[in-house]
Amino acid sequence: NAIGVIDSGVGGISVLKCIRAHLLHENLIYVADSKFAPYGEKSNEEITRRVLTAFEFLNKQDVKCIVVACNTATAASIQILRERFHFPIIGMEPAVKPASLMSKNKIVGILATSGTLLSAKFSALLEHHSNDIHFITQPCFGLVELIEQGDLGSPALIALLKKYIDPLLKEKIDTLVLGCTHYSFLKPVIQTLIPDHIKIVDTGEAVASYLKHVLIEKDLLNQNSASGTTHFWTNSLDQNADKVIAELWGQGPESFNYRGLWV
Ligand code: DGN
Repeated sequence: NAIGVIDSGVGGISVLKCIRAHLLHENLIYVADSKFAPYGEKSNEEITRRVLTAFEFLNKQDVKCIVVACNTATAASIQILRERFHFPIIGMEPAVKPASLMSKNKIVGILATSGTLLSAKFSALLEHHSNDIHFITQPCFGLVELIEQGDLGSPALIALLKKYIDPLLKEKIDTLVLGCTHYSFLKPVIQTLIPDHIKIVDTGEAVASYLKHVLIEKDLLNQNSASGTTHFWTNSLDQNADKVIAELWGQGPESFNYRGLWV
């Protein structure tokens, strides 16, 4: 049985890559809800309905656990999911705590979707750390849409990113949290827009190592020594969807299987 990984679209592939690096023998099934991306400005009810659809699809395929590789979906629906499904469910959360520990000047910038930034879950997280840290949050409208098309550095994307990052630089942040799994693919271009001393933090690595820990603890680790398989499902109507997935996955055609429309 496999590990399911879901996202509103292709962003969670950044997390999937970390999971594969930590868990070579696990079978991974990725489900992109690209037809309904972005989630950033949808209501909690709508997001929860979409995420439940993806969960039911995966549940029919004998998964042993699911990673919600989307900060927005986690904030909107993780509680309901945990009530309904009784396998381990691992969510995302902007890396506020690691960033707080890393920051020397105690000024931290956070890029995420408006859905994540406005959620009760995120407010509680920030509040917990705002005693000694000054946080500056920035919703990034339009970025997910570009990344969904495979754009990781066009002039239009760079202009948009600059618009979001420049105000954070003016505030003298020394740490930048990428609070949306899509944005991890922009690390190389973000690096060109910020001074070297600013550290970029995201959550994929931490989630992958936590997942491994959960599998070991619950005795769910695959004991088979063969390489794990990777399957991608999307509902994108874009003709280039398979190419975008292949490019973001970045590991050659023999390393995955593209399954096309799931719903
Ligand atoms: N990748 C998602 C996240 O981490 O928040 C959300 C993207 C979106 O659909 N807006």
